[in-house]
Amino acid sequence: MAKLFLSYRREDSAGVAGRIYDRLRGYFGPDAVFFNVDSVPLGVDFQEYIESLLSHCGVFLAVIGPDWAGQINTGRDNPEDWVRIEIEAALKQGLPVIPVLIDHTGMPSEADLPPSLVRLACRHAVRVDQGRDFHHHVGQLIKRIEFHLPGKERTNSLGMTLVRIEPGSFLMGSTKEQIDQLMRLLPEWEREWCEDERPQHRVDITRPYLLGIHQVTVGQFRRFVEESRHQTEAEKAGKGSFGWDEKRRAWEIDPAKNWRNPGFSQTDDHPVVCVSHNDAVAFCEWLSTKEKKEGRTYRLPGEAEWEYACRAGSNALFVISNDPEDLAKIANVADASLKQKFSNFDCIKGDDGFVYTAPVGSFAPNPWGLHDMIGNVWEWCADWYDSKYYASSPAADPPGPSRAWYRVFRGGSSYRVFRGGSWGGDAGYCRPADRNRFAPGRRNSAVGFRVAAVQE
Ligand SMILES: [Ca+2]
Repeated sequence: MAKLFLSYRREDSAGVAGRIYDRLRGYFGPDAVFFNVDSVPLGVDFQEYIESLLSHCGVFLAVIGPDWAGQINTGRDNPEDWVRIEIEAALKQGLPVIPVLIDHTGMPSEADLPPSLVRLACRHAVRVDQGRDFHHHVGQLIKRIEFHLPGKERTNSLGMTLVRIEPGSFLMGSTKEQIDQLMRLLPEWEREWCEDERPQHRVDITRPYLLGIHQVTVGQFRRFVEESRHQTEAEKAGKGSFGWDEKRRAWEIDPAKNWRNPGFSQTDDHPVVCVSHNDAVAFCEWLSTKEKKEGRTYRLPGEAEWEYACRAGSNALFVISNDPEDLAKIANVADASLKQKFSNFDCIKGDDGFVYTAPVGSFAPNPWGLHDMIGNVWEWCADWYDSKYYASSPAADPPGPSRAWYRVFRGGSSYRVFRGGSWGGDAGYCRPADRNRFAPGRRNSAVGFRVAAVQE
């Protein structure tokens, strides 16, 4: 069954459309692209046939050559104009539509289009030159198409691997029964710490998004700092970062600590830490600018997006099961290795082998291909923190509170959410439902982030 629909106007771009078709077939497979209207069976209603075909397609490509807009206007009143019918059907079905502009053809303006096709003018186009850049341009088109197709992993300009998270529904937060169970399992935990996880409620994620399969690494963050000359808050303020003080055996602010020196040894493959929410947002903005041409926008995941991806279909307390001891199989958490060195941490009995951070991807991925969603380092989310947000949040794509509800001091700073537990986090933190918060400028040697992205 075709995954891609290649629409073109015979009078305008048949030759180059054929070349694009050959490349796409070669890449996506011989049956993956619907191309030739000559293959419409005789005697069927064209419109119905196109609609049924599009319902199986993941992406619609509209090849636009120099005469395309003129032709479509000639055909404006022509109910038999196949190109118009195809694009109308694709827009109506909400399919991703990518305009493919040939050579120097400009994007038709809204005024150039019949009303039923006006929305085409807002789509992010890809240019394909017929000359020596042809293969390079089609390569970029393939990247754009791949975003919209399920399954396959993508690699970005920093070498990060991203996976597409499909729309779906899940139960966000915890039930009273789950919190009762947690209290029995973890005597050191307080019930009130979990009140912000209630009520458990259904959330519908209606749009796909990309999520980094790993936490952002020291090496990737270094590229950002070198290219953008960004100074992290820990360095700028000269106040350093919170971190674990081995001598005092306590979490202390230390002027010497920052992402380059968090107080323990890190290679370029370890997750970056001691970065504030503001630093993480600056990283995403820099990467968005870097990949602007590809129409990809990076940001931190929203709380709902994060929890949906962390659960990957699970409703268990610790994702893998309801037994905290199972955490050592899937994550770097506060474990026997940490306990042996610092006896004052609350730790599980199991041993994951790491005292501090582990190189990203040291543990198996979850069913959706994501590593370290639990443990290693806490991950900043985009949302402001509101302990009562779940009581009134919308079911579809909850955007997070519009303003921070929780204030530390009167008129003082508000909090941003971070999630997932860490190398220093006891089992209670290492749950998909657990919610934590810091002021956006705060940094800590157990907190990092991963990126989410959307594609135009
Ligand atoms: Ca550990």
